[in-house]
This record gives sequence, structure tokens and C-alpha cells, in this order.
Amino acid sequence: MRSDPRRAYRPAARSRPARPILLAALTALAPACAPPLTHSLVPAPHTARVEPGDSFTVDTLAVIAAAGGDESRRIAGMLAGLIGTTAETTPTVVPAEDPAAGGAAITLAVDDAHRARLGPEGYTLAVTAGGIRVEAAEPAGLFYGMQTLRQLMPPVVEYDAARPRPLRVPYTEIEDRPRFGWRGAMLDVARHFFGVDEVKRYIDLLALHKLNRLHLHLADDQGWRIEIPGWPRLTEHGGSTEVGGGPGGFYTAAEYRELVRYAADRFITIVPEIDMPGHTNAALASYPELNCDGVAPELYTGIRVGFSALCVEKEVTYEFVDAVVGALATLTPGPWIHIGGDEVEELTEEEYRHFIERVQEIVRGHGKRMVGWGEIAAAELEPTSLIQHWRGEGEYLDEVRAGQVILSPSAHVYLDIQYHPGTPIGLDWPGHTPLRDSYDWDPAGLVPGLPADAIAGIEAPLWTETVATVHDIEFMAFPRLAAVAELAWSPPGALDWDRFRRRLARHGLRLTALGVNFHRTPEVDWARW
Ligand code: TNX
Repeated sequence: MRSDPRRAYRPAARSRPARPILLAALTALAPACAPPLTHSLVPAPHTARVEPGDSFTVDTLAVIAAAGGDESRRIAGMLAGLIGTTAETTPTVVPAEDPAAGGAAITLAVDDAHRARLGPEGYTLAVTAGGIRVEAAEPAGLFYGMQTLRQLMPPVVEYDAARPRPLRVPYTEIEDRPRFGWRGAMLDVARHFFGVDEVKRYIDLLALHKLNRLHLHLADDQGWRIEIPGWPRLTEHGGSTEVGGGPGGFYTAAEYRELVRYAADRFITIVPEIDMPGHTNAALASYPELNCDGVAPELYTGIRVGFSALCVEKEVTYEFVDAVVGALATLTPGPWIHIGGDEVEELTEEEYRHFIERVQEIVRGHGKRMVGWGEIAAAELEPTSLIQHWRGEGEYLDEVRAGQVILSPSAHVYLDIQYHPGTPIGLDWPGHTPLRDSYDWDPAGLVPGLPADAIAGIEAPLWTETVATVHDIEFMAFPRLAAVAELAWSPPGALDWDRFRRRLARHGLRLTALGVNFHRTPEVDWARW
């Protein structure tokens, strides 16, 4: 068997040498002497003043006033649902013009006048004796303000049934906006398939952490997960299994649209990926004509990579790509289509470049922007195409333009990598990734020479060769995804490992209330905050 090509990308040395025992002991004691936390917001806001001593009480007859249109009302409805479960405890939502709005406990307002100060995703949040007020230039900002307000409420609001009364929110003054526009997570639904409800649960957790992209890895060697008109065997045959030989599955067009809608309601854009020209065994097994020798291989349920490739010299391959990209473009309102492009061992460099350039044209022809894994940088890229950097080195990124690079360094943000050698699931090809390694790195300094304005943002992939259930997803993703969310949202000056892990200890109560199976890493003192 071929050796794992990804081993070549292993960073030469771990990012930080092991700390001497004395230093580690001092670090463990530090929280006792450090200034107390005033809040446990994750990600940390841009600027925040929270006074834990004084609080505003949301009583049982609370009214939420929504100003600035239907979206404000919809977001207010979500907040009302979070606060109450019964007619007696759920606040009434009224438009700001309604006479009842005068006595509102909570006001949510979208107003374009805030655009210059807050941008499209920023917000202000004030909690005073007079009530709670969230303002933003756009609904997305209002939604993030609502998530912050949610995190200021006691974690028990997250339980389905019990809602505490009285509900107190500390006096607060926050002004907040994100550092990066691309704050993503990727879920590989190809190696193991996850159904609509399972993906929705992940979307909910992304929204809690102010992430705004969900990249779905919809096809790989082990499975094809989305219906494509005119190519029924992709799902019938190609979707019929997964790693380990389980039954697999796929999304109908209606189910995929449902995911798009659910995500959009939470200001998350779905970025669909069909990996090509490699990682295509499921397609090759479904249609013999996509193979150079015209012979369909067997379905594959192992975890090797790099062995499959579409026949790039056949025209039918481009008809196939056009049908796939066209179908995804029709189903996906977001501007991006991810075409994979990683780990191709079966083609020459020239064949590979030529293929990527042709696919880029097809994506543009369907009115979308192409995204691909780092390898695509070898091709002639349009300025609107995005490169998802995932390997250790980055010299190949020397000609990038503003906003073209998504940072997904495998040594830091690959959520499928074991936390430590004893982690029961996960791979270890880039080493191990304890929580601190996901948090303690500098996006601006990751690739020497990469201009700051080239960075679109950060995305954390969760590959699922060893991840088979929602339990597994949550164990590998959390708390590392919370660390990634903070790096993607919070200003560099607010990043502090020690304060982060103390906030996280408290945030863990909320994750617990939500039933999230997060990894209780010993790097966080979950019992003290
Ligand atoms: C590399 S990262 C891959 C995936 C694997 C992953 C496992 C990338 C673009 N390709 O095919 O699932 O490693 O960690």
C-alpha cells in the first residue's frame, strides 16, 4: 500500500516546545490571582463593559419591540422563543410603531445609519435599568447581538423545558464587529453521512459562536450525497455506502434547500463542495464513462486518499462537471461553489492545471465564484476565486489578491485530528491538536509574506473518516471550534489564552445545557470559573 501522502505535509516541528513542569504548574495556578472575569462571552466582543453586580430583570410580561422590518421581527421571535416556552413566559413581539412598544423590556433595531461604525455584521448592545437595546446596520448584526444577549443570560435558558424566573441580565455596554468576513466550519458528509436534522444541530452551534459559513463536503471516494438531475446513479449507487460499509445516504434537492434555508435564517451561507478531479471514486463507480478505461471501479469504504481521478481528457467529464456545478448553482443562493482539487496523484501537473482552469470557467458560467483547496493555486486563477490553505507551508501563495485565502491550517484547525494520543477517535497525520493549538496561533503571521488583506478568514474542517455520529462530531468540534470562532471574530487585542479558557469553563455550562458532547479537555478547569 502507498504511504499516506499527507505525511509529507507534517510540520517539521511542533509549534511550541513542551513547557517545563514548573511553568505548567504556575500557569495552572494563574487563574486564582488573575482579575475576575466579568463575562463568559465566546467569541470575546470587540469592546465590552459588563457589570456583574447590577442587572436588568426580564419579567414574565416582557415585550420585545422590533424596528427596521420583517427580519428584525423574525429575530425578535427567535429571542422570544429562547426566553420563554409557554404563553405566560414567552415575550410578545411587537413592531416599534405599536403603542405597546413604549414599555418594551427589549428593543431590537436595524438602522442603516450604523453602517459606517458597525459594518454589515456589527452591533451594539446596551443593558441598563431602562431595558435592553440591540442595534445594528443589518439583520446579520442584530442576530449576532441577539447571540451575545443569549450568552449573557443564565445557561439554563438553553434547556428545552425549564426557564428560570426571574431572568436577570447584567448591565452591559458592548460594541462589536467581526475581524474576518469568512468564519467557517466544514462538515464532511461524504465519509460518513449525516442527515438533515443532524446538520441543523451543527448549524445551531455555529450560530451560537457567530460563524457564518458552512462548507458541506458533499462527495468523496466513499459517497455522493446530493441529487443531480440527469445523473441518478450518483446517489442511487454512489450514495449507497460510507466508510466502514454503512448505508450512507444523500440529500434530495428539497432536503438540501431546507438546509440552505435553515442556515440562511441563522445568517450562515452554505458552501457546497464536490471534490474533483480526485476523491471521485463514488462518481467513477456510478458511471463507467467517467473512467479513462470505461470500467467502473467498485464502491470504496476505506480511508485511503489520492487514488481516484476523473478522466480529464474525455469531453463527457466536462458535461458531467457542468451538470453538477449547474445543479449546485441552482440550489445554492450563496456565491461560492467549492470544487475540491486536493490530493490528486493520478494526473500530471499540466493535466491538473488545465482541468482546474476549465472547471473555473464552468463555475463562472453558472454565475458563481470558485473555491478550492490550496493545490488549485497552481492554476491560473481569477481574482474572485478563493484558495483554502490547509497544509503546513505556504510559499505557493505568493501571488494572491485581496480576500483570496481562507486559512484552514491542518495543525491548528482540523477538527478531525486527535486532541492527544489517547483520543478515542480521530486521525493524527499532522500530529495532535490540543485546544491550545487551535487557539494560540496568529492568522496574520501563519504564512510568512502573506499580505493581511489577502486573508478572507478562517475555516475549521471536520473530516469524518473516524467520526460516525453526532456525539463524535461534537466531541471533536467542541471546544476547538469555539477557539476558532474567537480567532475569526475577536480583535487581536482581545485574544488571551488564559482568559479564553476561563471564559470557556463557564461557556461549558451553556454547552452542557444544550446537551453538547464536548471534550472536557484538562486544559480547562471546568469546575472553576
Ligand atoms: C486531508 S485536507 C484531506 C481529506 C482527509 C483529511 C483527513 C484535504 C484537502 N484533504 O481528504 O479527509 O486530510 O484529515
